Amino acid sequence: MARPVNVTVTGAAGQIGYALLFRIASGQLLGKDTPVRLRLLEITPALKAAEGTAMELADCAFPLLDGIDITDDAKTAFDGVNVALLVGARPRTKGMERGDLLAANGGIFKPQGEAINAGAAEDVRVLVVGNPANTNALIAQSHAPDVPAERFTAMTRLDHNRALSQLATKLGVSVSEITKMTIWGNHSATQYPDLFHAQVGGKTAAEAVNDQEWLAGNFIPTVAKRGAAIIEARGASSAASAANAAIDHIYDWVNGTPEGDWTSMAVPSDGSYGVPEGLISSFPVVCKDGKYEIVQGLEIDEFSRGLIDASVRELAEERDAVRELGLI
Ligand code: NAX
Repeated sequence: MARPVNVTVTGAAGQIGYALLFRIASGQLLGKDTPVRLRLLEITPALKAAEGTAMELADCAFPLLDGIDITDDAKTAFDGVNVALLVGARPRTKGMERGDLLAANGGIFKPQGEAINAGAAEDVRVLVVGNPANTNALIAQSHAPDVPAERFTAMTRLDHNRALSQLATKLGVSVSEITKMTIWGNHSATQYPDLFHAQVGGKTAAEAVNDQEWLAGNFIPTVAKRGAAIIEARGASSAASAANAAIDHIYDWVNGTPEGDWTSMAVPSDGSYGVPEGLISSFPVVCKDGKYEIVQGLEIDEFSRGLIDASVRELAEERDAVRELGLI
């Protein structure tokens, strides 16, 4: 059997953590031949709850689960880490200004970036789920100068999957018939789910839908505001679907995207599509041989350009705000 892969999950006692850990331990993150060693990072008051989850993980007797460590120390949690899932973050509470939110998250993602820099394995891959995910990833990345910048990514796969599902329902097709969906920009309400490059039945999804009013007035806002709709319906934010998306993101990064298809990941921009270099923005990416590449050469029409630019502008504002706070 292969050597165990060290997978660190922060916010392990939270609701996404609970939905995520069992799937990782069962082999769904890295495949059925790869044993995993879990590291759970939590804040001190939540350690006991994390221990409870670890007891349940033990009770599943997963053949691929090589061990579980629980800690409130980032250095310990990221020592030797191969896959880091940064889920724990400070949520926005009532009356909190954006600056306060960014500062509170800086207090989490700066030390975690430093700990990754200090102890991570050569092949470390980082996925930030905790919001504001793109900018939290930027903060962590800027404190890990020895780790290749492209290893820091943020999650827009849930948005991608939501877009697939909405489109499949509209067209009365299976999600498996849709390829080349793209989320551009920030994981926020400004994100742009793009139907002009998605393919279904030999056409672009925009052609298949043939209803610009639905596309602009229904599809885009439904995907972008789906998180709020889930909170409204469930009384709690997306958890199982977020965990599922995190699994999809890492699985594809490690194992590759299917031939002829791509996925959406928020990755450091290399300047592609006019997105300023260094911003962690969502792009269409192809994964192969354990690496991802931004899909090149797509034509961007005026409608898409405006929406991509608006989301990227928001990312630049967030970057400027954390820079002003001295967090990057
Ligand atoms: P919960 O509040 O249930 O859990 C968060 C956990 O993080 C808590 O157990 C808390 O103790 C822990 N935590 C806080 N600070 C920590 C630190 N410094 N180190 C380690 N652990 C720490 O939130 P949950 O519903 O699990 O959501 C987690 C994050 O995911 C939130 O920021 C949420 O906004 C974000 N989401 C991101 C999504 C995405 O698509 N990128 C979608 C789902 C979700 O909204």
